[in-house]
Amino acid sequence: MSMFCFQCQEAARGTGCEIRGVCGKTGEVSNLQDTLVHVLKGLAFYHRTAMEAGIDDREAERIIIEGLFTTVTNVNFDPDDFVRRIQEALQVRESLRKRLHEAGVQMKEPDFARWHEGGPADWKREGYKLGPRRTEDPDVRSLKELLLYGLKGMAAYTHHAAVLGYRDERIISFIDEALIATEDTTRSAGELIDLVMECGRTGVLAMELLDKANTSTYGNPEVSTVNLGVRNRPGILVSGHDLKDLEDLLEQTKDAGIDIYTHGEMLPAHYYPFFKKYPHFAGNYGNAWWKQVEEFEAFGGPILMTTNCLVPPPANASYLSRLYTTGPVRYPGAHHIPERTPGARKDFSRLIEHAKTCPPPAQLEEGTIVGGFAHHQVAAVAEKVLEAIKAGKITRFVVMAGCDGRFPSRAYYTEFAQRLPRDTVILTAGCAKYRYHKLPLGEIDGIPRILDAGQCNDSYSLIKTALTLKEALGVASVNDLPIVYNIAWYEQKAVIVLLALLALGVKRIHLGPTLPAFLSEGVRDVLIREFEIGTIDTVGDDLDRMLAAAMA
Ligand code: FSO
Ligand code: SF4
Repeated sequence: MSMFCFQCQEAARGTGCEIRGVCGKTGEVSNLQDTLVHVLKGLAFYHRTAMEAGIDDREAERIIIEGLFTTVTNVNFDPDDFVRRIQEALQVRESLRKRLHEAGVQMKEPDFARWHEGGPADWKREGYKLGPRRTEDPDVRSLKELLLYGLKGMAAYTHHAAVLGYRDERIISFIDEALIATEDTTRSAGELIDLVMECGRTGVLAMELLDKANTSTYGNPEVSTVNLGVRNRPGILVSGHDLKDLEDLLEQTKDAGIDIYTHGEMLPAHYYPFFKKYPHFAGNYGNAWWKQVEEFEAFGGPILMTTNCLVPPPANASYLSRLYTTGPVRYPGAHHIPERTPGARKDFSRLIEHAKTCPPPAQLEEGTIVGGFAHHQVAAVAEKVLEAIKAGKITRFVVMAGCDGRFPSRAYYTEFAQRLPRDTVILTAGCAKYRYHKLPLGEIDGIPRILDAGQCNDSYSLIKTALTLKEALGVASVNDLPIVYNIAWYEQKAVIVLLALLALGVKRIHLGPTLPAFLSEGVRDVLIREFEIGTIDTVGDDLDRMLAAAMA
């Protein structure tokens, strides 16, 4: 074995990638990721000890959060960047340790916290020895990895909020505690299950914090019509989830004679009032992340990846020279835009000058789509929705949030949406929507049959929508609502969204297209028994059984 990774839905053979990732991640990068995560656990030990002693080390905090985020699927493919991050984490860990000793703080330092073996060549070759397979008991391994992947997703949301100046110490403390727990060999499976639930509860806090950061900075998303066509000037295509990067780029391209388009998960930026003031914010180009190879090729201008999902450009792709990364994203050979200096905007001048030399984008499609049904907007139409429910015009809601992915089996979600009865409304968030949001599903009394709340983190809005309905319909539990959950997952942000839903007591979630490879039989049984988690089957069978289980 030269690597092992089973953190995403596309894990090879449904068990794990062992030679090279299906995502394109090399064995070397996978091993470096395992090494980095291991070093972060040690850093978390000293960071937590420091926090308890009243020492606030924001540099260590940044390294832990960004380090976890950068190991999420499709974020960072650059071995040199991982080596740099490991070395930086080791260095900061040692200086924090020294500071604690000098301050006379008593601590029992565990072996994992002192780990420092070999150098870059060894980490690239043998990092997997620090990874999941180190834990022998399949259930304990499964729970530790479920916890770690939840933390990775949480770190991504925490990072986005931090960029906008928002922080919640409870989230930081939990991340430290849980990272340390994954190295504690005395923890029983039962104790780990409790921590996984705590991870879900903290995930709600992280989504809430990011929602507050986004809406306080950019206003409450509102129902918006987004153009799908192109204009006749050069453009820059922005993908990922980082709204601050988009803001900085829009500011710097005012009057530059170019247009800005969104791709993939950046689409919901069009729903925020703040971004509407830019006349050169032209529309959305293309589809979900996995279609980027052909779509980035066709775009013709520079592409800015602010987060995942980045697909490694194939050898014959011309767009590598037009590919720019920033934040936690890296790809060897792509241009990287460095962090902003305090108080200044991120400097996108290279990218902008590049755009001016490019032709206008090739048109992929035309028309418009509608979105922007985050919780504030849903609350505004709640009365109308309730009337439609009472009149029997809406009988059920189907939450189809989550991620899209390459597997052809995901055509299931298009067909499922198409075949839903006309009195059902889809609530969506995340890139999963690209499987059906351009379908002409129509409206019910002026309410669109697909209500898109936004990015995957805006699943928080779906939770709030469910709670609004619970209040309005006067039912005792969210599980008594006429809501079906048919969620598609792909990477670790979907893991924290799932854990958040479970922690809120939501039951009968159907998860597809396949269950995670990192769930052992034992853990799967617990999820089925405690939360009635289900899988998906054929569209016909699923429509029958899911809809029968939820009637208004
Ligand atoms: Fe999708 Fe990728 Fe947003 Fe994920 S673009 S798959 S869950 O990174 O974050 O929904
Ligand atoms: Fe495989 Fe997914 Fe890991 Fe990539 S992230 S190596 S596809 S399991």
